[in-house]
Amino acid sequence: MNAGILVSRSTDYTYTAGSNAKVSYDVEKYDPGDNFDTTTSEYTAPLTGYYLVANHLLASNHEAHQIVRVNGVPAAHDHVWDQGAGVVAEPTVILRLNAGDKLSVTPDFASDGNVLGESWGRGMETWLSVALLYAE
Ligand SMILES: [Ca+2]
Repeated sequence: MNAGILVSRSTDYTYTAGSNAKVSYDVEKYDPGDNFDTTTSEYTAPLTGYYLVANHLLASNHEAHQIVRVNGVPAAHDHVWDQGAGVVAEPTVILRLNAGDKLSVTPDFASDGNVLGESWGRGMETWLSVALLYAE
């Protein structure tokens, strides 16, 4: 069962505060089981079980808050505040997902800002990785 993915964002884009729009990942570096859909920016769990979810959100804001959602419902949060320009939020969690559950990430910025892609250079980018630890 190919359940693992690694997807990323190739370019910067503007996130409108309060829109609840999902992080838009447009590059599939690894998705052998086709569990991620770049059109909807959702990961679909192929099996019921425990999954390791890690991501990295680069933002131009002074404050980055992001929410990992399962079927649209918040499942994990991460929040960073920095006085400098450009912050990173990166939760790593283990979540139990049912087969068919949809996982996504939404920024929750206090004000409009950019989600940063590879264009920032030096190998830094916004990415999402999901791995199946074990199926029930
Ligand atoms: Ca895919």
